[in-house]
Amino acid sequence: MHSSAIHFVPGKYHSARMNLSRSASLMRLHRFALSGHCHRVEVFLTLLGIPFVAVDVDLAGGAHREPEFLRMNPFGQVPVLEDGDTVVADANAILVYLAMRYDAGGSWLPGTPREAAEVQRWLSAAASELAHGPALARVGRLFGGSVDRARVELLAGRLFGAMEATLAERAFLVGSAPTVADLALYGYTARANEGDLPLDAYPRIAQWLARVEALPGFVPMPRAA
Ligand SMILES: N[C@@H](CCC(=O)N[C@@H](CS)C(=O)NCC(=O)O)C(=O)O
Repeated sequence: MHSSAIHFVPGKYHSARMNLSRSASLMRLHRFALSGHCHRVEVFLTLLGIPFVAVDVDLAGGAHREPEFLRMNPFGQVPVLEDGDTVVADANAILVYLAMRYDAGGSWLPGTPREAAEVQRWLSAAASELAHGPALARVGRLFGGSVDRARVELLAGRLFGAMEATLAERAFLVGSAPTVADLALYGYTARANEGDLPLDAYPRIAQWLARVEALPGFVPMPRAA
């Protein structure tokens, strides 16, 4: 039903050990490998240098509807992170948790009112336009099911237009340095072509994807085929 693997981050052992000393055991990330929601958490863990155990949840087999899983997340969705006795569900919530607990520099979740508001604005876009636009288009192409094509294209166009305009002014979505907002938007944008939503009209988004991919510790989101 579940399979698991330990992920270590080459060259990042010092910070990893420091982080580990705060937890009794390795964190466990319950995930589905092709999910962009899960990728944003995985990539943040590797960027922070935190080793973790990846627990693959058998969505097709209904493992996320089992009582044991629903105790961790009553919504029955991955990702879920177990950090000792702390259980956090929801991709964006996990990003916030990891930033506040493990990012000593505080740059991933900046605290000025303007920056904090902008991060939240992009997290909201990740949970709305991105989830119901590019992510849904991809799910439809990869796993079938009915998708309102006009609707996903409308949402994708709005989102990518807003991102392109923002990235004309700055290197990352909130400023000159990456934040959790960039990680939340990255995966499903990078794989938008898998939902037949090409990024050809958005050169600044393409440059931004490359900047995210160049971050030390970055791990790619798996391709569907
Ligand atoms: N709001 C949730 C959405 C996560 C989500 O949609 N997860 C999908 C996989 S990408 C899932 O678990 N789907 C199973 C289901 O909803 O039954 C989050 O951000 O974590």
